[in-house]
Amino acid sequence: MANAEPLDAVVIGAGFAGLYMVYRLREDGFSVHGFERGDGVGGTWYWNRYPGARCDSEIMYYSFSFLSELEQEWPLTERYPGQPDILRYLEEVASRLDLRKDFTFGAEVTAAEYDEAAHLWTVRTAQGHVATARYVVTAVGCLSAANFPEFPGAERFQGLSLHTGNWPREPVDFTGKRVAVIGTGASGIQAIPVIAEQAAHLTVFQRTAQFTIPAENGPLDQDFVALWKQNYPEWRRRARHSLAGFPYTASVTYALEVSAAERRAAFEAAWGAGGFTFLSGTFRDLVMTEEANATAADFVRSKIDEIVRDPAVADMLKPRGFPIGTKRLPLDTNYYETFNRPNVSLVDLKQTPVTGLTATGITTSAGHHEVDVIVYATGFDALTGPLEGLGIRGRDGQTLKDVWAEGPRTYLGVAVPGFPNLFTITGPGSPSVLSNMPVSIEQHVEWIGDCLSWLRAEGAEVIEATEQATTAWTAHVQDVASHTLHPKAATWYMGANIPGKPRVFLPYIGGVGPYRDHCAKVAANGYEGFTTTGDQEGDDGARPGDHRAA
Ligand code: N01
Repeated sequence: MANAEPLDAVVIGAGFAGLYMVYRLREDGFSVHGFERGDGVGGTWYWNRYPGARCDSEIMYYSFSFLSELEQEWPLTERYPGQPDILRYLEEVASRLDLRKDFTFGAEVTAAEYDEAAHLWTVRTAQGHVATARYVVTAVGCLSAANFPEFPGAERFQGLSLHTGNWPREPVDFTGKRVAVIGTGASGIQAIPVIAEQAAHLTVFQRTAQFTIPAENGPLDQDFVALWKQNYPEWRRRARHSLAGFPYTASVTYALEVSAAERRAAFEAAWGAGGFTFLSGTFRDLVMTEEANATAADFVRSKIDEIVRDPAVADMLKPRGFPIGTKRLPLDTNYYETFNRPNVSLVDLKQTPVTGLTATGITTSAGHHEVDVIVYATGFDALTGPLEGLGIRGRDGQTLKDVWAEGPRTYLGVAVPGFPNLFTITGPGSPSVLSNMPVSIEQHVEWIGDCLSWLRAEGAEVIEATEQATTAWTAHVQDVASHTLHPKAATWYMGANIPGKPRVFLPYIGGVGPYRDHCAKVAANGYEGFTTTGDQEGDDGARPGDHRAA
């Protein structure tokens, strides 16, 4: 497409965020168009089709809250929705809201340039589409730029190479194959048990052993579902005002306040129940103090000893050297149990690093592993990667990469000074990846939608975060993180998984509820921390009475 008249907005991405943003702006009377690099809707759930891919948020609250009919009709069968179920859900949303007509699919945005004189963005795709728009809203997800480590000789490998975050649309059959999985984060931990059931042999290449908690997935009791559906508005309300977008109450007990036996009983109960409540529902300080954290970490290590039969393998699987919960806690189905299978072996890359790839497999310092397929479960250039990859140029042609050389600077995770009229849904500096994503996405979409309606009502056409408000917010994001154990670990939350990436804490850990309240206050105070300019010709400076940083 190439639009004759500038649009009000271009939205980039057609996952949860892009679908809702386009719908919301369309409903509010804005002209809006979406570009999506995939051939269909789904975002994360379009790309992450690897075996075992499943959401770690329970199905009851991993959905939109504004579709009350669909909410009642959509079947809630399993505790955690699998990737095909979530993709079907988003396809249903797109159909019901007739959203596909407002998107161009197979259109990868590679440039978005701001024209300061015209106050317009020009967005271009690799496929040749061009659109001009007043506003650009990125809805590209936090974990959508795949990280492919550069192993020497990688191009020589003659077998099949796959990345969990960029999986083919057709299912991959591992039957009879010798498979390598590199990486043991949440994706690898979901994929490994499923691939092990199919493959002739699976070799897991582990650089850092991970703590993981049983998901305890299974069919949902339909009486429970009926009760949940009756109370949906209340569950949604609780999720919005919680710490992480989950409708459950966090523990108020400190780990060291209780006896060792009581602690063990609490951990056992949470382990048996499965899910994230292992951290948040047991004790309040597990990710706050090293002493409390060690009690949970020791418990998980003791479980590994119970489950894994070969003591040497159990020892390799035990995470050490970082606090539990500082790497995103995966939920698993039979992860540790998988290492009892005769067709699974584990390679510890800390002891024997990869030295290179050959035509037929992977070489470590200890020898060569012949494989037919290499699955890279090596994660993502999180939060900043997807945004920097869009080729965004703001005032004076500066790029996000230029202005984020020392780490991302954002106001509320949703705006960047020097990039007027650009909004970043679940951007760095917002709760995003530390939360149940649909809750944070809805909050951002609604806040951005309200902001654009307010600008229209005010007769303003440019909005931009101030340097002062951005500096204060960016410092606040780091300050809150510094009261947790997170800065002590080399994780993707800290940008540590990408060579050369600045080490700062990327999301906002102040909590979904408090963050929401803060954003609402910013809006209620006339978008404090932003400047706006009017739509008179030649007017490109802020006017007296504009909405400046407090
Ligand atoms: O990626 P990761 P992921 N050589 O970065 C290893 C979300 N998610 O895709 O720890 C060898 O966590 C790396 O090792 P190390 C969730 O937020 C959600 O698994 O850096 N190994 C690590 O083991 C999650 O946190 C769900 O030493 C290398 C692994 O690869 C996020 O996505 C499901 C390496 C990468 O782990 C990312 O998870 C799945 C190298 N050069 C994921 N480079 C749901 O809820 C990296 N590794 C559905």
